[in-house]
Amino acid sequence: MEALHEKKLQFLELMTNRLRQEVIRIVSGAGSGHIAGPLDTAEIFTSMYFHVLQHDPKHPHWAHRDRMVVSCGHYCPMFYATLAHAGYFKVEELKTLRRIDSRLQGHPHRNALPGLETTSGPLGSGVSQAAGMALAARLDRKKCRVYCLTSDGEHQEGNTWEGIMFAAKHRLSNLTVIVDRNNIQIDGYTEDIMPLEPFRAKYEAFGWHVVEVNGHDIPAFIGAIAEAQAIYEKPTVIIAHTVAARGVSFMERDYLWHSKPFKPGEAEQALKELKAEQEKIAQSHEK
Ligand SMILES: Cc1ncc(C[n+]2csc(CCOP(=O)(O)OP(=O)(O)O)c2C)c(N)n1
Ligand SMILES: [Mg+2]
Repeated sequence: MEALHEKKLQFLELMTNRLRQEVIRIVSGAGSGHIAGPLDTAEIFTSMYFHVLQHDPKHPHWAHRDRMVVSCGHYCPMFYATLAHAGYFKVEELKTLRRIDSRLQGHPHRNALPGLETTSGPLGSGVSQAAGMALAARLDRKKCRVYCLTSDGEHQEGNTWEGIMFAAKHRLSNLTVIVDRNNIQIDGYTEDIMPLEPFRAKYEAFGWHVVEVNGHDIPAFIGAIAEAQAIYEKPTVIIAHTVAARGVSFMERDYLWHSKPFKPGEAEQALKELKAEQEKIAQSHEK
């Protein structure tokens, strides 16, 4: 992985802001869709697609590409926005989100769109799918790495822990799981619905290397990925602590923004805040 220079960091920070604005525009345009998780993973998606992954948007089936499995399919407004800006398809197409006959459905369909490794929406399958891909890559002697983005809510499902056990048994050091630890799920806070803590200790007990990081700190997140790449005897999980719906003050930390339609004026207000942040990012790198 190349070093993270100042200019590149500014590019990445501006990209997170652009993608957040895109999410607000396309979800409000569609009239429904998921908001909080997509907004709070802007730094994760940007770091992965614009710095970490070995991939080629013009050749999405390149055999030696790194695999990025997005297990939490409802995060697709951010996923689609990232893929479009990375060059997998035209940015124009984002406007079709959730329209009948669109390739951009409310949950991703692998055969419909380039850049998708799996079909997702039913939660809790991605870690197992990624573990299978990591084992297959090793058997095929491919140098590629497998990454899986999964939500905290998905850790309330048994299949996730089966994948975690399987990866530890096979010492899949080519697998990195990234957890969006935003503390919310569809109808409440994770610790009220079905507590996950002590979350780190659970992964450690299952034989994984664990890194905890502020999921909005791009250099720290990329540093965590570098650490995962250096661990050779076990799989790594990066627990990325995020603020649900990060970037829009009246949405942050409120589980109701998991998914709810915008009231008149709310999308405009959100975009106003994000544009102000865009200015700040641009200025902060001028000093
Ligand atoms: C197997 C399965 N069960 C239930 C759902 C319904 N569902 C959609 S999103 C969601 C919340 C899951 O929590 P998390 O992924 O942490 O969501 P966040 O609010 O952080 O976006 C649920 C239960 C689903 N998509 N799949
Ligand atoms: Mg969550």
